[in-house]
Amino acid sequence: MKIYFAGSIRGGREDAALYEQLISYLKNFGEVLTEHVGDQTLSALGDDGPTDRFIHDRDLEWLQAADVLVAEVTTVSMGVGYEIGRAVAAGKKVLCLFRPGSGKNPSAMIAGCSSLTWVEYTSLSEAKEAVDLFWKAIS
Ligand code: 6IA
Repeated sequence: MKIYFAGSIRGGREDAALYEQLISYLKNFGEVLTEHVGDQTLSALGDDGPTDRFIHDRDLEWLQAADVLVAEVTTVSMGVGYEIGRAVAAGKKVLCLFRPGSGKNPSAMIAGCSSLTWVEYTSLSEAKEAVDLFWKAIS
């Protein structure tokens, strides 16, 4: 099983440590193609890496190769929203994890999409349970 994990980069890195923990858990279920999203040394600036065209094209190749997309959507990110839309359009299984206690307001275009699984959680252990249930449902 190939897993594409999506989390905010230029939208803000305040949840990067959480992404790292989720990625580590997801490795129990398959190969995570986007481990860099949880890299806490990766800043939101993004001026010193490959070009945006390179990042976009490479990430889309990974997305197309993935069976499942898991997104942590609490930190608002245009890139994550785009990836979710592309994954839904491609018929991938999609799990979105959101923390309501964050004070953020999720987009209706994601929270209201019936082609994905939307789960609200408060703790890492709850997020892990959501992953367990999602995997049971899709296997
Ligand atoms: O709009 P955002 O930057 O927050 O979008 C984040 C999402 O887009 C993530 O789920 C990634 O899959 C993808 N993404 C965006 N930027 C990069 C990136 N930049 N490398 C890999 N995936 C990316 C390179 C690091 C950069 C900060 C120098």
